[in-house]
Amino acid sequence: MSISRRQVVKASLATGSGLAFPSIVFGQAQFKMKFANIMPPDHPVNVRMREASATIKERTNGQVEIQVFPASQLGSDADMLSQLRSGGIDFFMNSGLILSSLVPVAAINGVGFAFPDNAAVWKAMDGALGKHVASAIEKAGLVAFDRMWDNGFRQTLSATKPIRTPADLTGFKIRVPPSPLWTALFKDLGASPVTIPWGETYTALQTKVADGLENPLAGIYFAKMHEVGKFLSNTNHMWDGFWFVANRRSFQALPAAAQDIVRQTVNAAALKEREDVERLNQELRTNIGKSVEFVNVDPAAFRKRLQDAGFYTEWKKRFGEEAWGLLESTTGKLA
Ligand code: X2X
Repeated sequence: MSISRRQVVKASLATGSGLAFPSIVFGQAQFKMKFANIMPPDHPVNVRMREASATIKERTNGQVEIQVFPASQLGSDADMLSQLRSGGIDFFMNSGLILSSLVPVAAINGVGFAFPDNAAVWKAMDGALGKHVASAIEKAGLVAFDRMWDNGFRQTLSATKPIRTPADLTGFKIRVPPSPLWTALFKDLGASPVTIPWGETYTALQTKVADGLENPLAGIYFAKMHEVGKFLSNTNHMWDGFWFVANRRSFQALPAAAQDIVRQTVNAAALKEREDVERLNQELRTNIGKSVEFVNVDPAAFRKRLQDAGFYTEWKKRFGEEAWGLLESTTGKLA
């Protein structure tokens, strides 16, 4: 949005009918905003955000229009984070672990084998731990919406051999997203992690640059990764979710009433998305495509391997006592 248009909007609001959203002045939305992410268009993240965008347009009388750009159309997570910071895009959603390149503590929900289930996740992330992370995101200059979106518990997909025990991971080239915590976790498990953006992961498996990947089942399914994998191990090694963030300048350029509408609508969409994803992650456990064989593992053996490698002591040091204490207040003692 250009400055001059913003001034016109302010002027029209000041002299207008007294309504927060006078009828359309230019025959189009006055605030055309961009929301981008890496997930495929049919993943609940984008289904629910398209719905939210329609609701926001309606509730603001057509003044605020959020365009949804899915599937890395505007670049990788790293590209989009810098576009968000410069104002090239207005809203963005990414894994806390990837956001940790800017806000280190945002990776904390990804500590290996920390949360037992979704109930524990939401208790922490809708509670004190989530607030702690959100305030760190705000300190980094972004607006953080308080409801995280679900990605889910992550599983391990192999294109070569079944992964049953930590020993099977030795030398296994596993694709991980760009994030020190992800790399450390798989190094400590004895694997050989390779960092690749999500948008290039399908090809990486096809061309054997990677032997496998790890992702929630819904993520695997909508990106069709099961087409290039053979064995799915239910490692449940971490819970991953998305922070919905905004460029502060663009968000604050919205009239206060519009900011409220956007926040409420997006947060409500997050709650619906959580239900969708939880259901999908359950359903896909028995049926993700005929060519994939499910492999049962004992996650405790993987967790023990991390403990022995000093993973928990190291990451407790990195996150600091306060954040770690908030995590352990939900998960119980980890280190
Ligand atoms: O694996 C990724 O890159 C991530 C975190 O974005 C997804 O879960 C798709």
